[in-house]
Amino acid sequence: MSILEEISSELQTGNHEAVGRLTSQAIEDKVAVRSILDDGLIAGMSVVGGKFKKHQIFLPHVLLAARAMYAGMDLLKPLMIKNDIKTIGKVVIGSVKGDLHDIGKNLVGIMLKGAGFDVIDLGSDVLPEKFVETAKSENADAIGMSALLTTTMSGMKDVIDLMKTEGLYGKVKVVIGGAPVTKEFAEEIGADSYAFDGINAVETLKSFIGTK
Ligand code: B12
Repeated sequence: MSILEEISSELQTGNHEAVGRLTSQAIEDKVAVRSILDDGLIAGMSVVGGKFKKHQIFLPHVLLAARAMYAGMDLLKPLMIKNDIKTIGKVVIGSVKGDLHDIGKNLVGIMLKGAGFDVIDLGSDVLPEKFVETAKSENADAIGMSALLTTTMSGMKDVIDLMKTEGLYGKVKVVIGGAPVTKEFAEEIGADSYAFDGINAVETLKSFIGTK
């Protein structure tokens, strides 16, 4: 088994200590950070997601897998964020109201920081008012919203509607993401863009902010 397969496998069993140890070893062995993330951590979490969907595993197991995911991500984080980079724009991010999933949102935040954005992370279960007030007070260039549940996706529209009322819509760009979110949904609710992962989010925001 390769070290990446081992990371994936240990993540699936929720062994956070092993995931931390193996991630450190992979870093030492100079395995590319992107591979550790995609082929180790995210690959393992996809298997967990699939099993959870089929009711082969239950919530406590998913929580352990999430803790193991963070054990790896925390070690990769400093390598993904370069120091001394000029800020290219300010982005407020968060998981929408009612949504506690934050792994993907945090990854996007790390990628944005790594690309030179100033990121204000509001965490999870964020009310529309909080997104809008922060974007205003911080004079942000964009808002990035995450939703992993079909039941919380509509919260993204609530933020956009509030932006319209508060005169922010069109001035502050909106990018949305998360497993159930699509390009069509983004168009439907009036978001400027949908991005399927952190790299895509960086590219999208760079294109927006570069033309602002
Ligand atoms: C881990 C997990 C949990 C953990 C979350 C821990 C944490 N701190 O985040 C816990 C155990 C808490 C949890 C709870 C629940 N979960 Co859950 N969970 C998952 C699981 C297995 C993995 C999610 C994940 O972290 N993936 C890894 C990351 C890297 O991927 P990602 O989140 O998709 O993010 C990437 C992209 O989507 C994108 N992206 C994400 N956000 C953003 C934001 C922006 C701005 C951009 C541009 C891009 C972007 O970029 C990211 C990086 O590539 C998914 C399964 C799945 N397939 O997604 C279910 C899943 C999302 N959960 C589900 C459910 C049902 C629940 C619960 C309701 C279960 C329950 N009965 O209580 C609760 C709800 C809690 C709540 N109120 O939010 C369902 C949702 C079904 C649906 N259609 O709505 C899923 C799909 C599982 C399933 N197949 O049934 N869950």
